[in-house]
Amino acid sequence: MTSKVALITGITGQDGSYLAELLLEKGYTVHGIVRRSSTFNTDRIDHIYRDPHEAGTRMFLHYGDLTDGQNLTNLVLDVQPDEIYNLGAQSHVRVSFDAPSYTVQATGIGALNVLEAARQLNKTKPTRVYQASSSEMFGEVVETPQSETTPFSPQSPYACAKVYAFFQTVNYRKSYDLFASNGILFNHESPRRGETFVTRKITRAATRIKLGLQDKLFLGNLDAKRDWGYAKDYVEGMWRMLQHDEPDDFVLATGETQTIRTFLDYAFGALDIDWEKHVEIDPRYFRPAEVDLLLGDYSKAKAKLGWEPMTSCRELAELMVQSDMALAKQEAGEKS
Ligand code: NDP
Ligand code: GDR
Repeated sequence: MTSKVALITGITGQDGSYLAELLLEKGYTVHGIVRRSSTFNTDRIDHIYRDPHEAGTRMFLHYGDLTDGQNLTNLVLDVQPDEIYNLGAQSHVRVSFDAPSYTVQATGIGALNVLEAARQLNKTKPTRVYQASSSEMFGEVVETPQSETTPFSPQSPYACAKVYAFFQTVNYRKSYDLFASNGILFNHESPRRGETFVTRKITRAATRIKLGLQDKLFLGNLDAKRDWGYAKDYVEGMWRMLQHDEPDDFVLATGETQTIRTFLDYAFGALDIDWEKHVEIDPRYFRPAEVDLLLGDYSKAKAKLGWEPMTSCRELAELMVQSDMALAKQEAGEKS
């Protein structure tokens, strides 16, 4: 068991919640930044939260926002983390076209604020930073599979902000000798995935359709291809990046790619439903620019970190369907 201290931005998100679980299991004291909201936004971490007045509590939450650099620096200097995981972001690609300036503030400048806070701490205590970079940075298809050496060609305000954050991370590593690593993660999903991302939208709808709670599912482009892995496997990779002997940039992916249609086959197929009878196209979900094909080469992470994905896309779809079926049954019970 370790006595290390970690700080996680985005702890209330999909990845933040799995990473917090992993670090607590390893003995870390975990500090997380949450945004003040008029309704509770801590659903994904409520099961691991303990009252800070209880003896032995190892998880602490602090109010903050990535757009508030002063707040981040104060928190980092206060908490003195050995490791900082910057997972917070406006992470929805379609939404980034509607709110480009905010997305750049939270996802781009937010990362710079984290790096700057880490630089201040690093003057007196060594700290390590993980930056949640994204396969969306590859954008327009230049080569496949995509690896750490593939040039970026971002196709959305979100992806542009992530490219900015990626290079600031490299810049802080080179300029200030800060241990700062980029994880270039391909899409990863789970039962905790936000319900407006396509996989979760599909598994929620398939299970609700099965129980007669809805009939139609409206989607956008069904031909895009994504390399989908399981979030729980990927947070292990994040942690390994910060345990490595030197800072570096790593792709985490499965090395397989599927269309949205194939994911529909897996999810609806698990419930013996023909998705073509229920899915309709709504152009509202098309994007001004699309990323057509993502397929990752994770051989560097495998060689240097011993990391490998453990869950296939079909297994992922099935485990999400299973979890959403329990939710749908609960909903059906409430309605009857
Ligand atoms: P989520 O959207 O589930 O979580 C995002 C988190 O960021 C939430 O905790 C959210 O808080 C927080 N957040 C948003 N804006 C701010 C802000 N201004 N200040 C502080 N916190 C903020 O994302 P994921 O867990 O899926 O992804 C984690 C990170 O990894 C993100 O940076 C994402 O861009 C990146 N990424 C994700 C991939 C994926 O496939 N999941 C792939 C590659 C990269 P709240 O709960 O209050 O909204
Ligand atoms: P993505 O994930 O944009 O890859 O970003 P998302 O699930 O939103 O889209 C994947 C693909 O599905 C198509 N699609 C739809 N998408 C949504 N959300 N809703 C729909 O109705 C729909 N219909 C079709 C999209 O056009 C797209 O091609 C995710 C996020 O987690 C980012 O933060 C992360 O960086 C990348 O993955 C890697």
